[in-house]
Amino acid sequence: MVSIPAQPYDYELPSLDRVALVIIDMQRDFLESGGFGEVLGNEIGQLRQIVPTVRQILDTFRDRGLSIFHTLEGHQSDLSDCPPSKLKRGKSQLKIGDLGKMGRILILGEPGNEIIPELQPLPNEVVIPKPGKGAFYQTNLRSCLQQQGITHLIFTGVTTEVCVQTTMREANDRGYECLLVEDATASYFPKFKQSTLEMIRAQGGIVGWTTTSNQIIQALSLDRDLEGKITTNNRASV
Ligand code: C5J
Repeated sequence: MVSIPAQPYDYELPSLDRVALVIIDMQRDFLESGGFGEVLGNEIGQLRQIVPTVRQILDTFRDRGLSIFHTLEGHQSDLSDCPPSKLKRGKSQLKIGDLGKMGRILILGEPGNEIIPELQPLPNEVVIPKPGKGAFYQTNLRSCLQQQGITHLIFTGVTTEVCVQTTMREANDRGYECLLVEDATASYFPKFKQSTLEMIRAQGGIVGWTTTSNQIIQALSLDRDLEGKITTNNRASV
């Protein structure tokens, strides 16, 4: 059992093989100039600030050999999975599927739809392309989690109040124990991020828990020390 100090109370991990890190939509479309986020009129600087922290958590999970999932918001090139309401929404000059600075906007396989270089997935990590804001909608995320016996999800990524929150709510309704890393998630609107953190952990953790990257990294390292001692003791007694 690993206990992570969190709000509204400690988050308990029964076993490390039940937990996965979920990195939501850290793709060029949202974090680089000329992508969907900027086209919608947003300032991308807010989002870029979390990249080193997400990387630290990713490295901790990689180091421990734990499960890692990346998601990507994007559509088929014929837009058959993009509802007309999503396509029409907004008054920007460029829309989903139009040619932007990084290829066609929010289309799977285009350069802008790649995960940013700092967080490129390794071959053993699962990448879930998704047409919606939530990562459970029209994807195989749930079956992948079930196959691996995952019950606990630790969330990072962007944007806090859109794809991160939508996915956490979907996961919560499906019975997953969800923890959001406060300094590893970002919004183009800082006050929306703050409100989302408060909403998630209100009412005794109605959607889940929130904590900081330091608490997670420390908790996973403490567990490693513990395992190290157990191994040493076992060896000593053989
Ligand atoms: C948005 C996302 N904001 N990943 N997508 O359209 O949050």
